[in-house]
Amino acid sequence: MRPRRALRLVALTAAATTLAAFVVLNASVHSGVRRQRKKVSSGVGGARNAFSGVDAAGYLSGGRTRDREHDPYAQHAFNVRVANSLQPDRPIPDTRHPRCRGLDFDEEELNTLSVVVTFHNEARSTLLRTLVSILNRTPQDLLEDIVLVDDASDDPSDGLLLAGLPKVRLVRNEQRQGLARSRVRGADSSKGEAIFFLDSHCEVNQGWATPLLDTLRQNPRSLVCPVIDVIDQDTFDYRASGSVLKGGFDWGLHFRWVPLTEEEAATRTDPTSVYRSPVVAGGLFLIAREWWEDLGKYDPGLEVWGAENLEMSLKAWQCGGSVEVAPCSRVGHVFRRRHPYTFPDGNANTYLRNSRRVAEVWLDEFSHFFYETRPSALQQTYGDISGRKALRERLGCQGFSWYLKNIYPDLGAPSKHDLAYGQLQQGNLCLQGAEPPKPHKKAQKRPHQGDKQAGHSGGEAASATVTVQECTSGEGAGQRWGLTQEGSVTQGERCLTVLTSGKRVLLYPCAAGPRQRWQRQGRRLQHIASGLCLDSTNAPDAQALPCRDALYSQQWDFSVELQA
Ligand code: LR7
Ligand code: MN
Repeated sequence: MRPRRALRLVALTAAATTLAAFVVLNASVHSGVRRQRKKVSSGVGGARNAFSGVDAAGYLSGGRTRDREHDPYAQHAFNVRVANSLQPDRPIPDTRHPRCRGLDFDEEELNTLSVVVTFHNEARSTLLRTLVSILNRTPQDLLEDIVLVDDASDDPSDGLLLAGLPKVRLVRNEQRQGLARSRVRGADSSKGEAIFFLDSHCEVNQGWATPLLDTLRQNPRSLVCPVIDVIDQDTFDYRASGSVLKGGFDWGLHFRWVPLTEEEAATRTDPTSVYRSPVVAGGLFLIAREWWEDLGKYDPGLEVWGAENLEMSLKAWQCGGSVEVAPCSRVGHVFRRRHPYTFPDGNANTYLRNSRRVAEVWLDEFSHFFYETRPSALQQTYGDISGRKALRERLGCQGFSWYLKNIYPDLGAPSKHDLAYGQLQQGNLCLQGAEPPKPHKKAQKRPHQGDKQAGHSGGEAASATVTVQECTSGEGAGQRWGLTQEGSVTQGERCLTVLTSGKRVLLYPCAAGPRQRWQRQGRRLQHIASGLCLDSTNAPDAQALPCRDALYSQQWDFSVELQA
């Protein structure tokens, strides 16, 4: 095996040199003296056509035979036949708002840029086009380097042959590391003042870099995202992404695009202006090297794919930074319906594990909502997170409730009917529902009847006491409450109840009835039927006592308010 491999490498090196000669020659035409920067209009994207005239056929035809298999989707989950038929430096429509073209940026003031591209078994044509688009559409004086991280692709020459391109440095993992650790490795070996992460099947568009760098100049602790256009997986048409969207997620911690809130949309009158986003829109973003290092890079415990975008974003927001979208920066990405590569530990397990790490480190008491949405996560091992917890401690980060309140209130409650949810707090005291006692055998026979009788004398089996305790962020559902539109204060299937007989506040299975109806009066919670207010005077007992203005023991706040 060895001699054959050596021979093959010699051949590859020769090919790389040929490719490089072409490109360096072309690139030298416009790469000026380093650091001699000038004001550039964002309409001129720096070095143009650094790659034009290069016959990439050699590189492409050397690709794995599997690229030419019968099913053009089999290996990459996009149409590789169409991908291969397009030039590495094909023109794409300029999808920016026309006003973006008039913006001027002072390059002298901007950071130098490293682009980190990691790949595992990427199609050669899309990988090459990604690099060429960067070389052709980035001001040469700003582009410090492109670090290409080959994450243990089957054929080392996929990356080796590109190592001769201008500014490109190749790093190869002999063992598969997954995208998070690969990006960390790439960032570590890059030299620029700011780092941009990019997938291996992208095309950056005209003037893409300067709006990102200029946003970073104004806010060095920002993670700045471009708008992501669509490269069609069937036709490779490049299409502008339509509406203005930000990055978000649901309680299962699945990424999703979300519209701006009405308020955000109303205050945004300039289509070129930057807007805030709860999470990085996928994994394409710019970050200052210093802030990247302060934030502890990516969690090194994240495997293959998934959740690293949430980890980075929650960390950024909760620890004093931000995430923003610069709409004048456009980058196309080939979206596809499945992962074209293997997961050593299985796709579902890996994603669940990564998500659980994020939930455990960053979600505090709200991790319960994640577990309720993805119950199998509770069975999933997730490795050691002590390093990440220590990092959070060291950085003195805000809690997740702060994030929900201030950054992503539009995530909404897990129950769509809730107006407010989370802990029901009074300073560092929290209302706490006890676990229901184990149901008697008799009671199990008539669960529905029990439900109906809630609030009356029945339903004892599922009732529980309510107390006032120190707020915790630990396990257990006892401190999670929701306030519904109908005026119920819920904990799972049970509701905060006042019986006619006394002042005690209890939990009974929810049922439509006056004993479970509450209304808010400022920060007080008033039980409608009795006119009494939730009170902590005799803590740890939670009681309903006559309402009195400005009585501290009657002031309650939910962690998250969903009403403006
Ligand atoms: O083991 C691996 N090693 C790798 O180097 C697995 C993947 N990779 C590379 C891969 O070759 C690709 O370049 O990592 C990159 C991302 O993987 P994709 O393209 O298979 O995944 P994706 O397009 O679904 O990626 C989105 O979600 C990921 C979650 O972990 C990352 O955040 C990606 O950056 C993200 N892509 C984008 O944000 C592009 C815009 C789409 C959106 C949203
Ligand atoms: Mn991708």
